[in-house]
Amino acid sequence: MAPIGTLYGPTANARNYKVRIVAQLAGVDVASTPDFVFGVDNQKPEYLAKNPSGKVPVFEAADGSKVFDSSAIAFYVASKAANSGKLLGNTDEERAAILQYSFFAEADLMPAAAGTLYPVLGYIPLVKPTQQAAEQQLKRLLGVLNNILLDKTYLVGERITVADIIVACDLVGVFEHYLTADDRKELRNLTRYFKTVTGQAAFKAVAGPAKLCVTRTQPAAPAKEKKEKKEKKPQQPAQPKAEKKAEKKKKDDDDDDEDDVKPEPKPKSKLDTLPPTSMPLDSWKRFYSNNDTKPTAMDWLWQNYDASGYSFWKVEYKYNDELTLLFMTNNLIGGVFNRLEAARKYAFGVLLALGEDRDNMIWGYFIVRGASDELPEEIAGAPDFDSFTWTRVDHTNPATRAEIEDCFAWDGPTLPRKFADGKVFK
Ligand SMILES: N[C@@H](CCC(=O)N[C@@H](CS)C(=O)NCC(=O)O)C(=O)O
Repeated sequence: MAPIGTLYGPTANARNYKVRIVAQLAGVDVASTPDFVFGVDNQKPEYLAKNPSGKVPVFEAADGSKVFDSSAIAFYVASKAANSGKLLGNTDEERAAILQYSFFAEADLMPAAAGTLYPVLGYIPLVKPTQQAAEQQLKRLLGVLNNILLDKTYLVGERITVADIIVACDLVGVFEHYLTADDRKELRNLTRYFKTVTGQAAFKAVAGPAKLCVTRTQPAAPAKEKKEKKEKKPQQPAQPKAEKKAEKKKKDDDDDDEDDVKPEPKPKSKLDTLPPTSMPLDSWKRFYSNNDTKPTAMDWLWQNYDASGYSFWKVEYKYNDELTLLFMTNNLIGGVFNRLEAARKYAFGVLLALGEDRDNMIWGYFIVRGASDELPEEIAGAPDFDSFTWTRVDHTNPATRAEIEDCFAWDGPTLPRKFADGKVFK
């Protein structure tokens, strides 16, 4: 059987599984690209000619027609089955229900699962409140599915459809990294359903046996912690045994095990010696996180701002012309924030990715402890400092104030370009 086309993208990926499982169920052959290198091959002109967004996967049919988006590809592939109604529904109602669950999976479930798991798996930086909000949403949606599945084997009708493959593929990571045995007991119907769908020969042939989480995957240690750990146990060249023994004895004698060594006391930041402020930064951060930015949080800020204890800074990236895809720009912001860790106690800021793919910029504002015209070492000494222009601004100037408000709210007429994404340093 000649392949009906080729699915381009990394093969070990749930979106890729989705299409190939449907192909198996449909009894059609789809060629794939096992050597595909994500981040490299999907940036090549020949790939972008098939899918201009550079996202994976994309499908190119034998006749040259192209389809992007894994669910759309799955529908296309299913339509080539001898009896496509089995996978795509036989009635208007079934077809609508299959679409309903497919959109639910992609527009609701997947973003919640990604928001919960990606920061934990280290794909994107961990921003606790954002991750926790995603987790709440995920729990809610899993509960909704669990209830729907109370008296159903499959989501639509009595047989497996494309909807089941899409939903189950989106749940692969959730079952592997998140839902423990206790959670699975609580989500009994959903678990039974997941096992039924992933237990199908077609599913196992493509994705292998489903993995069920034993211990919930925890976030990787923040960069700073990792660094400290590394510094604590420096790599030593191999030592002769006798020397090692002697050393161990000395160590035992000293009763001074490595783990008990007290770290050097941290040098105090100059900022800790400033006169106390009437606006603890944590209060602002909390207020900002828990309230609408405009007008509630901004009103609070203008009422409580301590101009003798803080300064406002406009922050602009110097190399906007080198930025490409917006998601990469936003990841760059995340990396910069990670490397600004030393300033976390003394600064709050928002950096936005504005514009569109291949034509975007990074722009934002920071509140920094200290009212001096010079930035503290925690910021000026950060690795990315030279890639940005930091300009001290007068927050009492109405135009500046409006920009700060729009920036912190990620929305408003003074943003220099169309809002796309952003991150909060807090
Ligand atoms: N809805 C799309 C989403 C595709 C997608 O976001 N793929 C990710 C990899 S799993 C990607 O290509 N990310 C890179 C990018 O966003 O440029 C689909 O299902 O195909």
